[in-house]
Amino acid sequence: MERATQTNLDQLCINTIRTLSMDAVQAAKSGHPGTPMAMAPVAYCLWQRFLRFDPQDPIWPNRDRFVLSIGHASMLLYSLLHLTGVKAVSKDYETLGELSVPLEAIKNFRQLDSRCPGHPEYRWTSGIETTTGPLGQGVATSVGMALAGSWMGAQFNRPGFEDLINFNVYALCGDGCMMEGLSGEAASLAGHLKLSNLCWIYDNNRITIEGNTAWAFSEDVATRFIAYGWNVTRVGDANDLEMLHRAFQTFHSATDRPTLIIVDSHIAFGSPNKQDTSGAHGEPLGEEEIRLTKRNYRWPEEAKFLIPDGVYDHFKDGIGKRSKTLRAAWFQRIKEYRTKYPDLADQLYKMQHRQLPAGWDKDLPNFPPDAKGQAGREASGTVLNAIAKNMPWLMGGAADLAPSTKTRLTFDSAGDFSAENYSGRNLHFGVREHAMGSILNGMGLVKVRAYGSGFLIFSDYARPALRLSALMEIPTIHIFTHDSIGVGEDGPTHQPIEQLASLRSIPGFIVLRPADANEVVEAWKVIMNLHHAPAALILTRQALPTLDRTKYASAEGVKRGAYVLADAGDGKPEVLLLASGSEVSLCVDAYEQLKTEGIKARVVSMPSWELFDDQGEAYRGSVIPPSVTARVSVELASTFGWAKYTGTTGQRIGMRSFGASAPLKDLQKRFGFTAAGVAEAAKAQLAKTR
Ligand SMILES: Cc1ncc(C[n+]2csc(CCOP(=O)(O)OP(=O)(O)O)c2C)c(N)n1
Repeated sequence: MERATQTNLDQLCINTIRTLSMDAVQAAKSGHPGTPMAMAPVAYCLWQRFLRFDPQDPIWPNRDRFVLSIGHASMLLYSLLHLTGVKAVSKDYETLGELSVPLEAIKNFRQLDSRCPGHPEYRWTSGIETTTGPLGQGVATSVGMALAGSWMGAQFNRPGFEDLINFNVYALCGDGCMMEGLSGEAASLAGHLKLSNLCWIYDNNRITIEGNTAWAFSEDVATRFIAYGWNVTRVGDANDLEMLHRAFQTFHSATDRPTLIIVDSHIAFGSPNKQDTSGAHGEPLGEEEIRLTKRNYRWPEEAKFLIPDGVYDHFKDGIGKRSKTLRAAWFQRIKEYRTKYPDLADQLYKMQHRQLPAGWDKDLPNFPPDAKGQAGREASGTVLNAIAKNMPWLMGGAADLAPSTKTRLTFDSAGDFSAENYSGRNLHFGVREHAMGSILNGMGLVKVRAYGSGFLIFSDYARPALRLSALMEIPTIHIFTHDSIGVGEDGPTHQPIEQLASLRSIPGFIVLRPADANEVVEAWKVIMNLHHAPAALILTRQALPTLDRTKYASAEGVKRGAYVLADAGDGKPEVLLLASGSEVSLCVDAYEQLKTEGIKARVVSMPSWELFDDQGEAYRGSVIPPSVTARVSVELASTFGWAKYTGTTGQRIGMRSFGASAPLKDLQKRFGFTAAGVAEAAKAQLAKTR
């Protein structure tokens, strides 16, 4: 190959990204070659010339974030991670000597245990900032990153250190992301909040899986984004590095709104028979087409996974050198910052390492017994405020329901996050549950501890984001109130039935449904100590009695997921009453009634199946003894899954319809949720097993 000039070196690097992507997809016999081929110059220009990302330290806190929202184009990102020499980082935040993506991993693209899975996965491959693949998620998550960055700037930047936190967030998206409603929700909020640290790059190639976007997508995206309050700029040719360069400069100079760069491109650029066709979208080009394309690129036709001389060095001299200097300067600054602002520096460190500040729990309340009690949401509001006061980077809000979910931080310094005040800790997501879920993930990825809230019924609107929080193993906090037909008069549209079972079925997702105010305190303790798992806190709208813990067991049992709350005098129950949340006190009433009749019952409070299932067999057996087969479960929700604890012979009192619109008392009667009903069921169980 001829000796490369500067421009040739650019082209050489771009074509290396292209050919690596083509070869990897071909070797895997599956994947998406076309978009990495088209977007290679865009990603190259951004990474090589602008991105403040040190491959030697891919977790440097003030690094720019790059999000590949078109996750199917994963080979684009893997090629960059490899060519720029990004280092692997351990779970304990140590940078390891080895490459995050060695060439071997690219050769094993999409194979078992390869660092290059089909779509980019956070926590699996260092340098991947978020898991992407479900279209729209990446861009929406990027809004959370930018929002968290703006908050961090307001929190940590101080006189003499005005630019300590000033990272930018770039997200590369396509037609699919633009069509998903999620991106609209997220862009609307980002525009409203004037997040000028956010740049989306839209690959306007007019091709999706079914063919040309003309089948289903004809709106003027530029106008839409202008209406959202974005700065919109265009690049007419994805291969034009200078125009791309200018577009990124335009982004840098826009200080009052986010930027959308619309880039016209040709999918599978350079492929003589597949360029501009959906054939280049989801399948390999084929050996012959690869040869023809490489010929077009003036590339050795038979070479596979070729990285020509000079490519690694060129990236080292570009993004490598530039970012190394920036990173070193930043760490020098943080040293000075630590001497001037030790408390803030300590906060930043703890936050970045997902540690809790000393004294975070010092104001946690202890609720006295109270027959009238209070709603779960009410207790949670008190607890959340008690914690947030002592943990500056705990922040969040609601999808326009804070007065109902009780998630507002009410202490003086909390403030409201807005375009005019990035230091506020009360977020207003608007009626955008899905975007809220993704934004929480983005915030969590930047290591802010974020919570969002809404009605449990609307968790369905956010489900793809909830699922991703579990897949990414990030400790986002999802607060869901109005957790059952207990919402009463609002009726079936607002009465969650299958939502609990569905959340419990997400692997690695911790669901907590506390039974009274003191269980709420314990549930929050569990949540705050989670580092790699998201949690859903499920709370009632209606008041629940605060149980007398001198009479019944301590709420500390919450941390084990389930515990014996009330027992037979001799510890040898004949029948088990299993329940979560609002139905626990119902079981306690039934238990007292059964006691007067000489029936030995045990009440097991089961706020979290996931935590309970993680306990050893001995503990599980001590709470639900295998020998006691007379069992009744009670939950104001679908009975789906309860057979795991009741066995097939137990009785499951739950919901088998969508509920109805009526006062709660009437609903409880109609659907069989009364202490007398539970006691009857217990007796029927005993009659069966005796
Ligand atoms: C939520 C979601 N729906 C469907 C898919 C399946 N899918 C993957 S890529 C794609 C088409 C995307 O088109 P575009 O964004 O234009 O990407 P390009 O064809 O340019 O690579 C679809 C429908 C997905 N990944 N996520």
